[in-house]
Amino acid sequence: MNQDDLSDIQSVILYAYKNLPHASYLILSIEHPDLFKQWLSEHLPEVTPSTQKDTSSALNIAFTSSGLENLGLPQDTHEQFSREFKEGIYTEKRSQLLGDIGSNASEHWEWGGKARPTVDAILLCFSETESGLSDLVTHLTYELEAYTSIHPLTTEALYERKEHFGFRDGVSQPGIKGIHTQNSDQLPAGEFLLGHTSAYGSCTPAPGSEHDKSHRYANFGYNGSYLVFRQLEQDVQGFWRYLDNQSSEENDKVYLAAKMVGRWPNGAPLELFPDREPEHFNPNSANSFDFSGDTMGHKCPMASHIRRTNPRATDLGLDEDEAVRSVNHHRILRRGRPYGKPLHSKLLPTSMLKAEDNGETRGLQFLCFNADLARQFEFIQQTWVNNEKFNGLYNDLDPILGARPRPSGPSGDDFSIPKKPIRQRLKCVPQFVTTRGASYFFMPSLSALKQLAHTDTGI
Ligand code: N7H
Repeated sequence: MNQDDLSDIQSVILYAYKNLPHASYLILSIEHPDLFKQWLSEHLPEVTPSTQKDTSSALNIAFTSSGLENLGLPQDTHEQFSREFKEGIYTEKRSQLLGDIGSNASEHWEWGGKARPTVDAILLCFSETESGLSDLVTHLTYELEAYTSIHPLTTEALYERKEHFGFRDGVSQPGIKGIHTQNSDQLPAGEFLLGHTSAYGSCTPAPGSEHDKSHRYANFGYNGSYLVFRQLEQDVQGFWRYLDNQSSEENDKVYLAAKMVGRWPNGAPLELFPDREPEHFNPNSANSFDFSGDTMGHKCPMASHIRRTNPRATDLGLDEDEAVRSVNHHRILRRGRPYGKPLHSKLLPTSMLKAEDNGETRGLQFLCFNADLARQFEFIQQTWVNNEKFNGLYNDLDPILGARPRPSGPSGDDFSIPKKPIRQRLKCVPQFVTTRGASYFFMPSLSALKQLAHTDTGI
């Protein structure tokens, strides 16, 4: 990865913009593609590259498969995108495997899905201040509304970078070799960027890489990444009410919730602090564990959210090194942010339980980047999150994310906490998270944006 690549890659792929706590996402349906291309060509310098670090605001842009077609990407380039991307997130088969069924089904979504205006693109807007974000969004909306229909999505920065259930988020994140050099958990760039070498040692397919250099869309996919966007509503009171009902003197609600997540509310891992939440812990040790000393899940249950979404060195009975290698083929770069007002400003469980629910909704705008939708995001969601038989379990889905009730087979509504002499089993776990909108996008490099913005009138 050289400097030219860094100035070509859109910044949000590589950096989470922790210094820009305010964000909004504009979902676009493009009604006049030529006018949109003209807008894009004029605003290319405002799209934030990875070399631009100390900015007070940032703008990134990505497109759906239909958006790329709508903007005139020719068939010979478009067909080289992956099947999952071209089909989109809500085909019948994909909805089944992702758990977008029942109350999660696309016909109930607020955006995306068949019955809505087609989603073509997304603008990701970030700012240091609330007023800066409002200026950016107002300006973009004013410019674009004449030729696109816009569905704005908000975010809400919560206390101590937590999410709505009250747990610290963004603690574990893989780094990219040669870029995130401080991160001890680094993967090859091709796991997240098209056209680079992946963990298999081969080049991740990039549309346009086989075109002749003179082709207008030569190397179109290089330095781009697939973006998964899911608006996930959280039933915060439902979560804490259920745990409150299940709690006892020995196992209070926070202990049970931590067992479900795999970390304590402050982000401390159960693997290192199995009995209680430490008041202080060294954030550098937040990922110094691999579950290898806890094969039975006595510290961190197999069924917990973090153990399912990254089983580290304990995957399916493989030896440790092989397990890590195998698990590392299914990693994602998460860029999610909460939305909606919190039930309590400091997200304290007892206060959230007592808070008056005024009907406002809240949740997570889940975003992640990966180079292979099937092998990374979809694998995690299908084979780990929504699998009752994950790693020797029988009837446990991911306690946080699982889609219940199941249409067939086991109901998946148990949560098993391994213990000596016998395990504790929580029954009838309700669904706490519901999909409210979703789409697959492709975030092109800056050079590909230029190719896309080019119009026949020479702009
Ligand atoms: Fe998850 N939560 O609050 O319980 N997640 N997540 N997630 N998640 C993580 O390590 C949460 C969702 C992953 O490497 C933490 O940042 C909620 C989806 C992965 O150790 C917490 C929602 C997918 C990891 C949460 C949600 C994932 C992870 C611990 C939805 C992918 C890292 C803090 C509303 C399909 C695992 C941290 C590792 C961690 C929560 C969604 C995946 C607290 C509430 C859809 C890979």
